[in-house]
Amino acid sequence: MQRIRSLLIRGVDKTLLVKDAAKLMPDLTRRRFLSAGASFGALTMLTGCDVVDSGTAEDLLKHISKFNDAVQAAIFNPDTLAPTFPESAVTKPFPFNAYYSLDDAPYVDGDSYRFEVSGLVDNKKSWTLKELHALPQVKQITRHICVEGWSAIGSWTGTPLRDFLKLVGADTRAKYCWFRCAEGYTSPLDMPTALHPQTQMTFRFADEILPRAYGFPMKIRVPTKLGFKNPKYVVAMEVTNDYKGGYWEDQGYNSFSGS
Ligand SMILES: Nc1nc2c(c(=O)[nH]1)N[C@H]1C(S)=C(S)[C@@H](COP(=O)(O)O)O[C@H]1N2
Ligand SMILES: [Mo]
Repeated sequence: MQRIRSLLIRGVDKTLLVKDAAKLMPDLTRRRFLSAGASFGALTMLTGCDVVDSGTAEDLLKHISKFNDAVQAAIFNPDTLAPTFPESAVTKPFPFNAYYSLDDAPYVDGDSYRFEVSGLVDNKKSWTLKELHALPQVKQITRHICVEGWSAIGSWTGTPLRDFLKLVGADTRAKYCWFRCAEGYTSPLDMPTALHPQTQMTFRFADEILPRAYGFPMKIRVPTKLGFKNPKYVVAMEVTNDYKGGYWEDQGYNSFSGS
């Protein structure tokens, strides 16, 4: 985390940058941005700007004046689609990130893997990887944005989470799908986002079985949310009305994120 944080624009006060940016926004966007917490992460997402590459605060602010309504709507409106990209736009190599280094990333054994489903669902059966892989899958190429100030475009293939929720008879009036990962990472996802058509149980990256770095055997890909709302190495999902917290959420990151 430290390693990447140091890549943020040097010598720029993030709070001031966010304030300056808000001033440049069209009215409706500004209101949404402010009501969602006016965070640096939301700013990055709104601009679609890779802060690592942009280098200067001016560059970032320049993007603000080119606001794309479709981009900002996707963040704040659960019915709007996140932008998609052509294969040629995929970032190579795609970055690894976690709260530890790649060497410490979990090794999950695909043969003994079971995806546990619990809480407000009709069918609490656990799923083998073979069963999961047999589900209908779609590919999408979208931008992943980390709150630490980098973004990258990736190609993810898997089953829309909303199809899976329907299959297991989830109570979609519940507030959250709460995910637990092999190494203990957790993250709650609000139900409107869980039901978003682009929210995906992901099994492949760039047409290959999801590598260990990106969350083998399964991650939840949420292109309308920041990177930390995209859990990797997912081993369990609970459908619940209880807010159970999450690894970064517990450290003060807004659970909506979006912002
Ligand atoms: N299990 C688990 N999932 C996680 C994390 C983690 O530390 N553990 N980090 C999150 C963060 S902050 C980011 S930016 C993305 C990085 O995903 P990537 O390695 O595919 O780029 O994973 C997210 N999901
Ligand atoms: Mo992140």
